[in-house]
Amino acid sequence: MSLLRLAIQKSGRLTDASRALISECGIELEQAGAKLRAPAFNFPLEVLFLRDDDAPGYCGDGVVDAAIVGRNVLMERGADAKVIRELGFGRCRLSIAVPKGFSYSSVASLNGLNIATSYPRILGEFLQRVGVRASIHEISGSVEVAPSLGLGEAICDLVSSGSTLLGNGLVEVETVMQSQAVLICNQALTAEKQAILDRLVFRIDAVLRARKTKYITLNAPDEAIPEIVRLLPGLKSPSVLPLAMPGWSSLHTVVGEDDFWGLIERLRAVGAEGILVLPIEKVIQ
Ligand code: PRT
Ligand code: ZN
Repeated sequence: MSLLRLAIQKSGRLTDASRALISECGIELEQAGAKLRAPAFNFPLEVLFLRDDDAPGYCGDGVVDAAIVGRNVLMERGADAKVIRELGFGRCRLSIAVPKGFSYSSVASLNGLNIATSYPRILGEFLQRVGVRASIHEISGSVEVAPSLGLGEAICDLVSSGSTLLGNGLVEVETVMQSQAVLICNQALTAEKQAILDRLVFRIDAVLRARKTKYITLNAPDEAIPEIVRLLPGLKSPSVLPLAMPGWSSLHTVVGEDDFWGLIERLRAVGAEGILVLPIEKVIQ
């Protein structure tokens, strides 16, 4: 029987979240330890632990069938793999930053500079797109210290909170790309492997939807129910159950995380009481 080979990062920022996603899909891996690969007990999957830089190429070449990688790494490697889902973790942006005292007015201010980066390909494409002529100095790590070492007048690196830039006296001036972890696959999977991947993606979708939704229950006087129902889209329509106290009902539904607190405030304003908010484990559609 066929196995789907999925690469995840061996040890780094995406590792814990990738493992958590697999586990929330109900897939149990054999103890990985220091090994390169871990088969699953209860799903036709084998997980390979690789460096993030290697995963896109291996996936493109069919050494692995699928991988979880940062979109930034996929783009930089230029691998021939298909993005199937954005996974909502590992969010960051690739940005250009200059030393604090630099007088920056627009992207044209980058003309003639030497920009240090580990992302020469993405940066090169960006500079070409915006019509800037600058030189790219490729370095493999600690890009943020490059200007202080005289290795460039600007840098292009990943940013999430921004504290690394701040701590190195740098100011973010251009966003080159937004990134997050993505699930990618080889372009030429066998029908058998594709079927396993489809089952995996079905589970991932249920987990991702659940992460974006909450289950809420509330009590309200019967006359407030139509207005509350209007405020709550839910999956289909909320359940309304009579309470033991005459004239009151309990309402149950699922809500998204967007403007969650705004919604709670509007519900309270139209008479909702005793609002309970519960996490959802899976949303199957
Ligand atoms: O060993 P391996 O090669 O597998 O790992 P790695 O060291 O190359 O990668 P790793 O684990 O650092 O990052 C893996 C992926 O996480 C990246 O490719 C991104 O997709 C994603 N990611 C999300 C980040 C960040 N956020 C991030 N902040 N990767 C790196 N950073 C670094 C950034 O380079 C800078 O040094 O964190 C610093 C900035 O962080 P802030 O919070 O100070 O802005
Ligand atoms: Zn790496």
